[in-house]
Amino acid sequence: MPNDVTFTTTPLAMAELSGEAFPVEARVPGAVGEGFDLRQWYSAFRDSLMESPGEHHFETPTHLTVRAADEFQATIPWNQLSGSLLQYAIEGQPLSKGYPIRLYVPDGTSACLNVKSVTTLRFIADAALGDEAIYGFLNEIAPSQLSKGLKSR
Ligand SMILES: Nc1nc2c(c(=O)[nH]1)N[C@H]1C(S)=C(S)[C@@H](COP(=O)(O)O)O[C@H]1N2
Ligand SMILES: [Mo]
Repeated sequence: MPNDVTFTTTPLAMAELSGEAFPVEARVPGAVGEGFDLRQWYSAFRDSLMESPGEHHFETPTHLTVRAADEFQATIPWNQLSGSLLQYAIEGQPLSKGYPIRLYVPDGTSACLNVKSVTTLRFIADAALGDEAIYGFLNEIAPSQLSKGLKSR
């Protein structure tokens, strides 16, 4: 996705654009609800943009960064996302836990990557971000930074 372009959409519109919804349980044993494939959605989204006026350049992403309503954030290498899905409904109703949408990463290195209440998906082409998924709260302050901040005051 071009670096400086943002789009707003809804869980249902994303599910429709992806072209195929399925039970989350098909990929995450024991999980509930309906989902669609993240990378399949991304392909359809990219194709729909290519058809729209204007110049769009797409590099294959190297990473996805997902940001949640509670400022939890994960950055995940693209190759860990091959089986990943976005849960958008449970029995046709909006999510009560994880609303508006929840990421599941069955091939990821950690269950911590199953980010709830995703509000932003950022598709990034930057190999320098490395091969390891990272996650945590944005407002966490490293002890080293905290002591620096205290000293400067
Ligand atoms: N928005 C958000 N998503 C999150 C977290 C969080 O704190 N906030 N925790 C993660 C971690 S560390 C784990 S282990 C799983 C826990 O998922 P569960 O609530 O379904 O057990 O959610 C992940 N997704
Ligand atoms: Mo976790």
